[in-house]
Amino acid sequence: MQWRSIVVGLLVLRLVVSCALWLIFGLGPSWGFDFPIKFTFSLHKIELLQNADQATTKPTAWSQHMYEDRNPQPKTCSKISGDSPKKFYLSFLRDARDEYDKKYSSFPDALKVKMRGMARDMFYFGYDNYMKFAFPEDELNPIACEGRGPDVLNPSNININDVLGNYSLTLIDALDTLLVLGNVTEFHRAVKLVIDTVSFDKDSTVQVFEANIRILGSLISSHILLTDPRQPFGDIELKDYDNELLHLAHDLAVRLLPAFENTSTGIPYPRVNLKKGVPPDSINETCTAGAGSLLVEFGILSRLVGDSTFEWVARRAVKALWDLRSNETGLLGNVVNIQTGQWVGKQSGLGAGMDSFYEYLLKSYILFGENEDYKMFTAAYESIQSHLRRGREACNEGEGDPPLYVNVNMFNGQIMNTWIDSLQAFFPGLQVLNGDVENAICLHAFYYAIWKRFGALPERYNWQLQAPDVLFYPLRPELVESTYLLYQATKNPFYLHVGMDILESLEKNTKVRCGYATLHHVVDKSKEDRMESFFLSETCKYLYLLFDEDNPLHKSGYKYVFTTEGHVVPIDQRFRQKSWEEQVPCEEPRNEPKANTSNCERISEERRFGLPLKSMYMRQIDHMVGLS
Ligand code: DMJ
Repeated sequence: MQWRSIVVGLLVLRLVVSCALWLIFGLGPSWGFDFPIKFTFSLHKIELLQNADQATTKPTAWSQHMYEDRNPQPKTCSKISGDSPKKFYLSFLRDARDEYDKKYSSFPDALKVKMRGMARDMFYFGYDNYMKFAFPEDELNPIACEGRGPDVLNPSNININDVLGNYSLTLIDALDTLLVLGNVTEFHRAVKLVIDTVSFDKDSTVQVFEANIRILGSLISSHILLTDPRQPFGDIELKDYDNELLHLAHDLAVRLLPAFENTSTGIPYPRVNLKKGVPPDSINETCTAGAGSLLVEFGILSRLVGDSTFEWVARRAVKALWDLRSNETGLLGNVVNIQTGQWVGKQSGLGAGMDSFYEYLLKSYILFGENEDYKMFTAAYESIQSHLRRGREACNEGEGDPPLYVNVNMFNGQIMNTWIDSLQAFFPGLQVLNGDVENAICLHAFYYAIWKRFGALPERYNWQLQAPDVLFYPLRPELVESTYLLYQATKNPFYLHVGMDILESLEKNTKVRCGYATLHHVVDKSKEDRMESFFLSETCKYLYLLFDEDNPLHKSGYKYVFTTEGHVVPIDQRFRQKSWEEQVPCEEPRNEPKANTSNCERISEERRFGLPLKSMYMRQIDHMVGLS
């Protein structure tokens, strides 16, 4: 008799454990993921695209149905009664499902306040320690409690030198997060510090893209918020502020301009030396995101200073890349030669090397209202849906695997490898902006399932092996960003739970003596002594905003766009006007192959500037546009 009870007991235990694993992790057999819950959707198109000035987001009706079980339990499912293991198992399932419903269908206000406080503390632990141990250097080494600047001993260490320019990177990148956290006093102090101490006259060779999104983007964002006549963050006017942040942004942008010189396609060089221009040994190859994600910052700067140069070079780069897309698939590759226009990297995907190219087509349209940008975005989105998206047609119904976006050859759409990267986790956020909430929910759920397994996102995840391919996690924001945007679009408490989970795992797995450290290995949780600046500018900002319903960004009635580095920019009529003349349209010469820089462009360039491009951005430009 006794042995029978032991066998039954073991059987029950086994069922309970496997059932719990299925319910909690929902990991299925194919992509390494299957939805533990069933989504039903009532799609809505966010009005942002129809009329950016009156954009609104509404909660959707699917929220009530979101947690339906994918295999609804039979109605006969009953409570534990007596000694039947089967009954016990079924009732466990039902109770667990009830638990699941209970857990995800609400999020108490008090918990929201607690999580908001935790996100705030997380930011200040990183920021205060940076100020204490690292400023004026670029980054904080959070384990050694010391600062980090460019790797001068090893100039080819681009992992460091692309980003660190010896210009107090972390302080600049964190500026507008201080404002989002409502700390006007520290924001003012930080702005003054930047004005008094930062100079770009440095012998630093940095990546144009990184300097643009982290430094230029932050400077113009803070300048705009400081001088916004509507003052949505309360009275944040800074006494005696004389547009210094804009001057700094302009100075930096002028130093980046040599990247656009001597390139036969118009696609910029990837790196410049801030003092000397493009290094003589510069490579002629750049990634698509690096060259094609400058338009938001350069466009705003142009419109602020009334000088079309910046927007013009950024647009020319986007157009040149766009013209090189495949005729067959409409896709672009990830690495291009800026002189020949040949694709060196033929991989087309949504992650590293390509991500923000797509993002900026849509965000440029939202900000500037240029139809051309939206046309490019929608065409790109269609190609992505046709060639990159694999799996079943609907997120949650039908045969086959849940949808996934893979890396393919740009010319024939064939799969090139079996990994996806963590940068791609930004894409659901972009899908939300595009009104494709159903696909956003699916892709986000896929990434969240990976996060749940490791308490972080491995840099690359192999969907075939269901295992990480590249194991580090440098505190990236992409999953939090999409979680925040999905919460804004749906108001479904599920996303608050996701945010809480992310916050808690960051706290548990990455917190060290003086800040938060890069995970070297998402499985054994070993660490590297680095805290990238985007942790403060994006990861903490989105986490805080997720739990701060009353933030002026949500309650002021004005609309904002986040740059790819998470910097806040209001959607403003000012950015929809140009103070310069429109480019004169002219015809392409007939029967001649279309050159990358056409006669048409060259003529109009000279017409508009009266100067060849080369001499147009001498330092005196400051004088020309009235900044000095
Ligand atoms: C950030 O610098 C930006 O979000 C960029 O677009 C991609 N990489 C990092 C964060 O992962």
